[in-house]
Amino acid sequence: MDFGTYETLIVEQQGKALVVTVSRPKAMNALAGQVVEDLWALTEVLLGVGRDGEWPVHGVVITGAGEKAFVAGADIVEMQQMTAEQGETYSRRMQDVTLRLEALPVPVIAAVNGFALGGGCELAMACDFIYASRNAKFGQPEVNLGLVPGFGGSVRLADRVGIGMAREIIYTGRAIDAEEAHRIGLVNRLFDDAAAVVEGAKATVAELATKSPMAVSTCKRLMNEVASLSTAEGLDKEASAFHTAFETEDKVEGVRAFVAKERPTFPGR
Ligand code: CO8
Repeated sequence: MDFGTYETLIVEQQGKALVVTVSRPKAMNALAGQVVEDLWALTEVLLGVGRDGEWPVHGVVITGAGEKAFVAGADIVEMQQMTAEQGETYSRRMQDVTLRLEALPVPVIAAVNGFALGGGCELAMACDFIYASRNAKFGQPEVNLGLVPGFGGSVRLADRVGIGMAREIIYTGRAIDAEEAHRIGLVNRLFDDAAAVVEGAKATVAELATKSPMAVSTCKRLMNEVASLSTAEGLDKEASAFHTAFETEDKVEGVRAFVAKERPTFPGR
């Protein structure tokens, strides 16, 4: 599969993972309009993974170039010249990118190395799991700029850490270090440094590659769908997803292999 080339993203297939590095080191990898458009174009390609049983990658790892920053937010220099209408367009476009990341057929892991502030924290929270190096710093510092979260923070932060903690983080704009982010559930796993966090994320993708791609993909879709539903509505979605899984070739192979005491070879259909 050709994943394309991009002005502000380095996109490399490494084993079973697609490693995507946001690369604007002079501006702490801030999400300039070009980065948003590049992410939009890349997600367009990635939405096709799994079509016709083709799984060139089993997960996407998003990280930032250098050791200082994952992504230090929206581009503040660009925002200085924007009208309110342009600001809203920018917000909606990047929100659509985050929805696409959630809609991808494979899990996405944020490998956070350094600052993940504002739009950077929001990009990480649109990923399925967040892994971080010990120098990572998270936060929604928009109030320091007279702004509010614009790329999903007001919704997704509460999903991760609970409404009380999310309110405090957003109203105060304070930075949260890696240890605290781990303790409050924003970060799944901590690693010693930037290289280790990417390797850790790749190792998880390698593990995911041994599972049924159809089942993992359906689990991802299901968990996003049920997040905002009542228990009864969520259970209904789950039963439908269970039905869908029963119709896959992966289910036939997975159950067959278990009964035969063999390792499954999933067709990915
Ligand atoms: N945008 C543009 N440039 C940036 C950004 C940014 N977000 N962050 C850092 N830079 C640039 C600096 O201007 C500086 O450039 P130069 O060398 O040309 O002066 C360079 O990166 C290095 O930065 P610092 O010298 O400040 O490095 P420090 O190590 O001293 O500090 C920090 C690092 C703490 C990350 C600091 O740069 C900082 O506070 N950055 C801003 C963080 C921030 O406020 N982020 C939130 C932005 S708002 C947002 O994301 C809202 C999202 C929704 C928007 C909705 C659409 C309108």
